[in-house]
Amino acid sequence: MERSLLIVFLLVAAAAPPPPPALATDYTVGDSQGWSTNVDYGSWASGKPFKAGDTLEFQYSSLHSVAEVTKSDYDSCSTGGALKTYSDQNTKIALTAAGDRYFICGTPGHCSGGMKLAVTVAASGSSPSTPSTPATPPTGGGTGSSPSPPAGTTKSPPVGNNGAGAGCGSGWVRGAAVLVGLGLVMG
Ligand SMILES: [Cu+2]
Repeated sequence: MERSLLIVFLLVAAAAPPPPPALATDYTVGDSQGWSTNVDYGSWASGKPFKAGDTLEFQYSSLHSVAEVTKSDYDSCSTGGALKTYSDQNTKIALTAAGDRYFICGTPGHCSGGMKLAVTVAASGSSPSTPSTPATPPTGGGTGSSPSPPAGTTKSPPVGNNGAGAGCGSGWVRGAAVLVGLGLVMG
């Protein structure tokens, strides 16, 4: 009875999809288009489950920059009160906490042309779309069904015998291991 329950559990564990990754995600803003003009960052960001611990990576040419701004400056495309400004063309910004973050390009005309990004960061680990699942050990890869090798085979042959008699010695060791294994089975 217990054994059949265990087998059922193993089957269920093997068939269940892998748990959602709890690791931080590194988002390249705009994906292959990077941080540039003529990209709709509203649609790029929509549906992405930004969470605390993730990273935004802005990749752009020297024509652009990244300014993190307040919501009102985001709405008005003003960099006058920018919280931080970056121009290193490969800017990684850590989303350290839940909340809204606003980024615009500092080049005149670019923000009003659509080069602006707003993201809503959720608290780490509180993804609303995925129910909380109990932590399962990573045994789903099929390793659970394969028998572990007998303990005797991992024994290394005696060192210091690496000369002429090595082959004979290892054969003797193998024979001894077989004998020991037989003794275990019989006993
Ligand atoms: Cu720009």
